[in-house]
Amino acid sequence: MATTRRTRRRFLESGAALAGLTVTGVRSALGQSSMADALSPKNKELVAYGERSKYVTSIRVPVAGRMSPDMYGLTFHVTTPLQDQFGIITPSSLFYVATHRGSYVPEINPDEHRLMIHGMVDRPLVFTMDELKRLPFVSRVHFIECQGNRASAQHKTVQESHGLTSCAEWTGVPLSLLLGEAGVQKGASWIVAEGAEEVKGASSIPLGKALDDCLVAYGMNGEALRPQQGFPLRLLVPGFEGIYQIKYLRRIKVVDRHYMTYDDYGHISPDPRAAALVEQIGPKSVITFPSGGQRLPGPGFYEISGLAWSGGGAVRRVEVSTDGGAHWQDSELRSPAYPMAHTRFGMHWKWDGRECVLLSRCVDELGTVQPTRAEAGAFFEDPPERPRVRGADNTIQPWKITSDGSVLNGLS
Ligand SMILES: Nc1nc2c(c(=O)[nH]1)N[C@H]1C(S)=C(S)[C@@H](COP(=O)(O)O)O[C@H]1N2
Ligand SMILES: [Mo]
Repeated sequence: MATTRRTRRRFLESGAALAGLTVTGVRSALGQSSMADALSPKNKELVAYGERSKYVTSIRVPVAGRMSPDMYGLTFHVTTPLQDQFGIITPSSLFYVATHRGSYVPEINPDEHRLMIHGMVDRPLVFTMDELKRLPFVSRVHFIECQGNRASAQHKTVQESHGLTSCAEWTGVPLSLLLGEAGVQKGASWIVAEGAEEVKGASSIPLGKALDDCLVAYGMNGEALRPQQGFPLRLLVPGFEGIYQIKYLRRIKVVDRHYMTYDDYGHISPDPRAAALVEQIGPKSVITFPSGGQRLPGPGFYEISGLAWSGGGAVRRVEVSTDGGAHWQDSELRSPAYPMAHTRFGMHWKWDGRECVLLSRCVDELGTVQPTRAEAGAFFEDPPERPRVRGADNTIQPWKITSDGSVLNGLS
């Protein structure tokens, strides 16, 4: 009897405790939302999700002449305002956006999203987002760049000539870990990675690269990926051109040959010399100040500033010329030089007020040197007066300063 009563009392006590917990939980949730409701729109901006100052107006722009808007009326190829950026991290809201191939940005519920790893593996696997997030993770800073990022004489600003590259801190699970769990079979040599949007963007990636440093990323700059960057999951293939960075990643098939996916058309050249210039982005740099469309107020001291990156590893040094390439001097690296990441360089400069041409040239950790347009053309035996760019364009961008301080594109 006594025992029963005690048990019963205990049950009631714990019941009350549970009820109390629930009530407190509900109350605090209510408290939060009613507090948010009570905030003026202005305070909400400050408290809930920060906004930048109304005096800061830098924006992405779609570039005319790069298929935007396309035949479906969709906006493709939206460029990052590199001229306004400090440091090496592109804010997520200004990260460049590339083609969606006739699809809208898909609205994916992460609870319903799955990643499947199959093909030539011992144990085909399917992961939910929650399962992926329980696995060992890493955060790394990497640039990505679209092969469409090619300078031409028509481009007036660095946003137009180079705005299809951006750099972020990505967080996710090493692909090697997932492939290790699945058990890659003998004879496998490639993977095909596929996205979940309507047209299923996909790319073939060499297995060696997949096992080396690729990331299955769900985080970007400290928060979830943005929908335009592949929410809830994307593949990061550090140093490889944009097409490999599969957004809305839903499937990785391990295979024994290169599969010509829809996405690989136009990115793979039958000319082996051109084919050697796609896939991995060559050492590249561009001066972002002074750059096209800006104006120097007069002669005097300036800080030249720019970005350098390479698909081959870390930036070792960036040389700058202020006389059209007659003399070069080392700039200073003004940020960490992470492998396959934008790296900020800077150099003191005194402008004497005379017309001049500014150039920058990246040398990466492999010792590879960024070529001039003429050097790249000579590689293909182009006539010197008409060098054409093939593959990913990593040639040197000249900016011409006129005597009134205007900065113009120096390509002709
Ligand atoms: N699923 C999917 N992934 C994709 C694409 C796509 O159309 N679909 N475009 C690719 C191309 S061409 C580039 S340059 C990069 C651009 O990534 P971003 O839009 O996040 O800058 O994503 C790549 N990944
Ligand atoms: Mo791209």
